[in-house]
Amino acid sequence: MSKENPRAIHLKDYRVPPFLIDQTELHFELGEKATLVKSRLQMRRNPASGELDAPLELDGDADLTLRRLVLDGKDLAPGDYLLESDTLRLDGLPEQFVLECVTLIKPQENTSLEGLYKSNGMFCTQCEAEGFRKITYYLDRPDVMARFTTTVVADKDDYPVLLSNGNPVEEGEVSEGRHFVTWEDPFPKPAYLFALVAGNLERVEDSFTTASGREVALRLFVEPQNLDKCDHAIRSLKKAMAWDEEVYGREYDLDIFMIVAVDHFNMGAMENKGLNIFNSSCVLAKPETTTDSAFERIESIVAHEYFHNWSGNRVTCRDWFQLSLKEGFTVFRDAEFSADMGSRTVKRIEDVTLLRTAQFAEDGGPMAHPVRPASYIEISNFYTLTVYEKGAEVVRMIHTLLGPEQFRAGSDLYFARHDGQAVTTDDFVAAMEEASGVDLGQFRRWYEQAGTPRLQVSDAYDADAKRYTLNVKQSCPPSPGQDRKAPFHIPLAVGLLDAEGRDIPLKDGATTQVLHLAESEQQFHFDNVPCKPVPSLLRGFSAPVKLSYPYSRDELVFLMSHDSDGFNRWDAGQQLAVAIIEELIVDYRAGRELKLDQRLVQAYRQLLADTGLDPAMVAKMLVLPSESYLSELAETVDVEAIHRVREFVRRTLATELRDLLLEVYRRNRSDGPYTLAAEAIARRRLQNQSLGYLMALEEKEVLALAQNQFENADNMTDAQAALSLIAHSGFEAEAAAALDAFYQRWQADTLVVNQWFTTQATTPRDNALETVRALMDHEAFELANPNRVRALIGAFCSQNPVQFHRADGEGYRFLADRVIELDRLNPQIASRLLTPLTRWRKYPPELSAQMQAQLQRVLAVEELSRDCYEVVSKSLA
Ligand code: B3K
Ligand code: ZN
Repeated sequence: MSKENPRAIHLKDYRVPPFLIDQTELHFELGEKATLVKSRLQMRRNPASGELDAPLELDGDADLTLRRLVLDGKDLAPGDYLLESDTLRLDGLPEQFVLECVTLIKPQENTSLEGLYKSNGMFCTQCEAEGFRKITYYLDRPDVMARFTTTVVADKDDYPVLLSNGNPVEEGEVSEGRHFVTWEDPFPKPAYLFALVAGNLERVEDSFTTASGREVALRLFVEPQNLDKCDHAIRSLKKAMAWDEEVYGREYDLDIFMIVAVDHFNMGAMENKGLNIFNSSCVLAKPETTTDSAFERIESIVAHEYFHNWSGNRVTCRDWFQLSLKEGFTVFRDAEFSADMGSRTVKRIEDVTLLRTAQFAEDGGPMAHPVRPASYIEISNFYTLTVYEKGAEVVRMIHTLLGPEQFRAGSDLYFARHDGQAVTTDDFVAAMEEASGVDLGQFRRWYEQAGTPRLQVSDAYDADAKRYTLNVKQSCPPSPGQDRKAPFHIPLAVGLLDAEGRDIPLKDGATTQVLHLAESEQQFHFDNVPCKPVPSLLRGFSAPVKLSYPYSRDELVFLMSHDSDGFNRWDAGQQLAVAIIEELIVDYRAGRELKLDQRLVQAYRQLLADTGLDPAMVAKMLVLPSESYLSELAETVDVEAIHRVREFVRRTLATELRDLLLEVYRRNRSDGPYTLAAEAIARRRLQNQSLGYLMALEEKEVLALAQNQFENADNMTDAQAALSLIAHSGFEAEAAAALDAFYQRWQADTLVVNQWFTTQATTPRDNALETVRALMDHEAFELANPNRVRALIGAFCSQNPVQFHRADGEGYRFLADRVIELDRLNPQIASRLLTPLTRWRKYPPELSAQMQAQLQRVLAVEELSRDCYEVVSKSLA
């Protein structure tokens, strides 16, 4: 950084805004060179503010050109206000007034994809968190809520569709082939929920009748070539609308709900009031081009954004420290929705896998922060797994502590009490507490303390007294700015299994009991326990903690086949595999011959052979712990050893179970037409899991199976699975041919081309980096498109650990170069890409020194963005 280092903003400095905006009228003249934005704000001093003669400080941006400023009808001269690069200040203002402001902006030059910008010829916006200030001078903070009226004027041929929030109230023609539409949003909202879209779009229309009988028009706007990819999103939306009515009693409140798909988007989607804007990858789908996982993801994101209409829009955040108020709660809501739409256990396994690999790593890294952070330099850096995923776990724990009925009473109270307000996580917890009578005093620490708590569990059985005792110690490692942690209130769900694997009845005959941990060490007694049990701990992953208990491998095998808790059955398998792999890593490093524990082979054999098991569960249980999870668990990461050992385990399992795997492959091979039924998805997963193991054998015969699947698949799930297996195999010529054929077939489909980039970026071959470098020159690559950047650069750096961490440090240099390049275009994306480098403390000295050196290079860049400055400086601190 050349200038002064950016300063942090602290929660403790929060003050209510000295001014409020009652009405915001916006007028956009969209143009090919520039866009003129006129705003008319009805403002008044905030009676709740103690600062009676405070100046008005509007947020702005260096790229805004101020054309005119009018106060109560009088033009102001430059001496009447103070204009700085990102603020506009006015002194001596009356009690209430009307401020009109004209700014000129250049959306076509806006590569940050924040504010108003262009994507494939259409205008669109992204305002959360602080993008609105790139459109006009404004009080760009979530606790300033206004009613918006927006008029959009543009060329009619190029932009026949003109959209904004709320309902259209007027439209017409103006001169020179231009037209306009005026939109009115009756619900007061903060500027971050503002949206505008103008483009040549087609639409798919449907409708939904709410529980109270109101008809809502549903419209999905897409580029013409995507009209055949809309059904799934519309179906998902209708399911989400019905679910929110049924489970939370929440109805939709406007007459129209619109979704627009755009190709250039920094994240997944955005919940703008009545006008959600989606990354096309998170909304468009059809079987030939979209994998099962993507279908599922789309359903959950469509639901997530829809659910924000209540948890986020009707009740919003007071300030950005409260981000998890809307995000944690909404992720919890969408997770429950997905659980209700498909398999609850499978959904839980997927969420916990993400949490334990990526969120735990964040919680143990230099950017660790509480669910409600106490400070930030750039808020865009805090749209994190901690705020989202751990935030959702915190809400889930409240749900566990209160039970479903009381939780619903709490959410009803929260929505009723705070409708139309901007509030805090504490207001949320208070509503839950009041409605239920459950004391959440100590529980609030989950919002304040960072880091993943550790639970150390030991036990004892007194055969004479028939008494079983669990001893639980909790601790939490230090995190930046928090050396010592006070004990958390942790719901620990446990069950006890007898020698036959049956649940032993606990209190009130229940088979699972929730223990309340509140101290650093506690004992829990269970009476009338007939024999020494095997404990099933943290059932359903009842708290986001790392639990250790000295299970023997035989006990884990036993839990794998007997635990009545599906999640723990899966987790026992994971723990067994982790224990075996970790031991093999020690052998590998010592140069000893590797031998696989037969218990794992036997456990997998059982899973494959038992046709009575749920295929969805079997498919999940066959997945070995990922390299990133194994890295997260390691004190110091030996990338190479983790990779080699995991491959050894895969190959050995494949060798020993070859015939069974072939049988499972054939048995689950899709016949008949593609369907999205849960059963069909599970079978495809099982089929592709089996093929994955078999390909580790490097046999021509198996290659032929994969090639056959690749060539004949009628759906992308099977085609993509076969493609990546072939592409990552030792059969180089066949790999090149498959990749080539795939591109030839799908080059016109931008979303499929993303997958094609990722498949190559994640190759374990030693020329991976060279391949990635070459692909950056490919006709389809575009640095200004975040989906492309994530598909190629992001995938290489975060999903290809062996190649990214190559010993010569070239992977690190490559990433630093890209970050420096991207920081000038799109700081949010640049900053996100940095994550793998920030974890340098986990790597052996020869690697970590090179990682640090690259971070230093980034830090030395002149005019580095706040986004990258924060991440790099915190990770080097
Ligand atoms: N609320 C948006 C995320 C906005 C990110 C801004 N940098 C999407 C979501 O969580 O639903
Ligand atoms: Zn969200």
